[in-house]
Amino acid sequence: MGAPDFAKLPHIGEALKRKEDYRFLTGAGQYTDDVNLANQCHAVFLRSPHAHAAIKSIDTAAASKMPGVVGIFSGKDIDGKMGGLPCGWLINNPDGTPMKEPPHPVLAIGKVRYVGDHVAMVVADTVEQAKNAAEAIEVDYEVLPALVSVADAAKKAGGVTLHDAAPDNQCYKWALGDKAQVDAVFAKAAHVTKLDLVNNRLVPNAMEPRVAIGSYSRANDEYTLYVANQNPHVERLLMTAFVLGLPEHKVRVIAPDVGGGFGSKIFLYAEDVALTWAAKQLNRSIKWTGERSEAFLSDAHGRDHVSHAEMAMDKDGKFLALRVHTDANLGAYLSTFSTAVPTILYATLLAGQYTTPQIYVEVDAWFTNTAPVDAYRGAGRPEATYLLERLVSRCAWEMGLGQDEIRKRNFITEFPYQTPVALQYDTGDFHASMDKAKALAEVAGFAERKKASEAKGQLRGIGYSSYIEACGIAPSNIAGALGARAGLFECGEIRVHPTGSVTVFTGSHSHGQGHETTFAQVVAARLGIPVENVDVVHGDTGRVPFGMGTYGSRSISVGGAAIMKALDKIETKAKKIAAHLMEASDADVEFANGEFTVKGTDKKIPFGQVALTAYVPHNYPLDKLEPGLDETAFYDPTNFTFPGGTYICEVEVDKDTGEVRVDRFTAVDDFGTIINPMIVEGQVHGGIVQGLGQALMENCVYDNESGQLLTGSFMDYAMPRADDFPMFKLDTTCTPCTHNPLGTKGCGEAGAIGSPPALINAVLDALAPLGVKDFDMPASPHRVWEAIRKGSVSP
Ligand code: MCN
Repeated sequence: MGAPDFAKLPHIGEALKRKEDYRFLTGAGQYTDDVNLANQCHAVFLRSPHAHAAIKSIDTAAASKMPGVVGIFSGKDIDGKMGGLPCGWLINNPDGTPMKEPPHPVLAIGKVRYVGDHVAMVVADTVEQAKNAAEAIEVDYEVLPALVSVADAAKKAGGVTLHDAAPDNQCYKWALGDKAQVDAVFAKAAHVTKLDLVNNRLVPNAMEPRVAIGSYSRANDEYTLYVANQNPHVERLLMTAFVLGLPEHKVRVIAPDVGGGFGSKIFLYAEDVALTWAAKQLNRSIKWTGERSEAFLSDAHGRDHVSHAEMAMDKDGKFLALRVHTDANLGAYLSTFSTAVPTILYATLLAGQYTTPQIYVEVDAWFTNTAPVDAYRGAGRPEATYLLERLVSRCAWEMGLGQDEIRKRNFITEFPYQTPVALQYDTGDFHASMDKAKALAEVAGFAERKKASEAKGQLRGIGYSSYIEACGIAPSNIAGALGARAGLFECGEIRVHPTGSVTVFTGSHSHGQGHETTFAQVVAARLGIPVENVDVVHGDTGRVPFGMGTYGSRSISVGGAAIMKALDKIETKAKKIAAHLMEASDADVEFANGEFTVKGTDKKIPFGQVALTAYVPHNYPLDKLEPGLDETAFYDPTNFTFPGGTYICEVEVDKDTGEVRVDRFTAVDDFGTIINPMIVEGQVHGGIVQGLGQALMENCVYDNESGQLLTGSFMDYAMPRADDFPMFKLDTTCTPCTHNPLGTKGCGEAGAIGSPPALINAVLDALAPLGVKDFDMPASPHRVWEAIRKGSVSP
């Protein structure tokens, strides 16, 4: 079934309330911390108080004798017994040599490299006993100078070396595009606009901190790991193949209800491995519930780029070439997908919505004494969009054009469109989303509103951002050629029960995205059965055949497509059974709205009758058809999906206090076919708030000398709340994705990608009369006030 037919089915585009919400709203959700196993004890991790130090000795003698202590493990206990945590994406330097991949031990061996690094795991009967024992461990550290900022790393300041394998702390140098060609265009350009910017570091703060329970069964030599995770099969694969050297079938990973992840729960973390391994050593189930302060210290952080960008234009503001240099902070160790974020997921998005014919980008990636940095909602794409959309608005101001006008002059209008940075966009209508956004945002009334603000002594500004993003990284063979060490397909299994109800087993993982509803809508629409008759199972390697999990807004477009493929197989087989029952040829049987009919006759039978016959097959030729109606399919997409849109933000700035108030925010997105508009709106709302959070207040700060995390709690790290924002005005345009059977494009990250530059452009527009030209996120009152006083500010 193709996308246009699919979009017309019942339930598609219906704002059904979420099936899973009954469980969540009545406190019946089953999160990892709700799981308690027989013979369970508790783990606490002793973490490094230093950013960089040699471990001279660890004395656990007194701690081991403390009440309730079951076991204490440090680096020496695991050294040689397991591999290090792997990195899933290989990046090569321009000369073809591979990136530096220093060891990433599960528990520190010889050295600690960031505040929060794992020094020892203490296991005791209760959490309190484990905490007391952890305090009694004596660690003799020789404190070393710390390297913290990416700017210092790039300057090779301080003579600090984190890893012997990377003496100058550089993980890789990477480039995309033809530098000589781009330089030649710049040499002849009528105008060049330049911009230095910082994409501030963020701490992902899912509502549920990380939790895991390792357990082991001596009876059959099997391990089970319960873990708050977004991709349990990948976690199992990495843990067994790279770290523990166990046969995969001996480990079951269960990720039950998960309270948000935003990317931070797709990685293989040290705690998960240590708990699984130690469960066998101690023959106990071991639970670890991360605390919020640990999440700040040791969950992989996001962003942290320092960039210089230049756009070459002709005299009319047509983009001729883009040149970018980015220094990316990878933190102390390579986290699972970290190396792909500032390269493949970033540079390939730098064409944006524009016809810029030449693009050259180079990226230097650095190790520093900070927590590992990896994918966080958007992963590389918010960084690309922030850079490009800030630069485009600055181009507009320098060329004396409107922010809308310069975008419209440069929009891509013909599809498919091959960008100079590897991607091929299949569809889009960028003028349509710009025009719709302008109308919805009532841009025509902006001048009046500005006057009204000025009359109150306030400044008012408007900011645009026309983003595009790439979701559902694909196809596997191309991603593999670009360094991916895992496939990027998805798997779906559908079990049709004899009574015609259905259970779907998907490799996607829902941790807030509502898959139990939208995936059920897809299946109910195709089979013509009630949505209530479809249950969706995910997050368990023991029940779901395989899966790559949820990230990169891939689930409906890749996981949903796998389900569609399995449904195709079911329909083909069911038609054969129906043909037999109706004494017709297979070719004459049609299936629609839950009924099989024979072309040109009034013969019909419902789906339920065919399902029953598949399991009570007295009445069909068993030599030609097996009993049962279950099917499994793997779907490997042929391209990314490319959601895009235009966001317009209007702010009021208080000149005296620097406070920025978001007065209006308008978002028009193109997600292709929409399965459930209410869920999509929720995703966009959440994404915008996360993006505006980065732009307005969130900022992860380390002390540049000591490497201590200064923003280690909600006292110092501000999070956005509902009352910080007006109601957003949302709408959509629709150019269905051309290469997946649903026509869908991902929606889960769009808001976080498109919104930060819209806000900062609005702030700059407001501050322009005061001569402020440079400003970087976050637009907190103090920083805006400083900018007003000094004329510019950067972190
Ligand atoms: N959908 C739809 N029609 C479309 C596109 C999507 O109805 N055209 C629906 C989907 O069926 C799904 C939801 O919208 O129910 C999101 O779908 P999709 O865009 O495929 O994204 P994923 O399900 O793959 O979710 C991942 C994405 C990412 S990458 C991050 S980060 C993120 C996000 O989703 N993390 C989240 N949204 C989150 N929402 C919550 N509550 N918690 C998180 O951790």
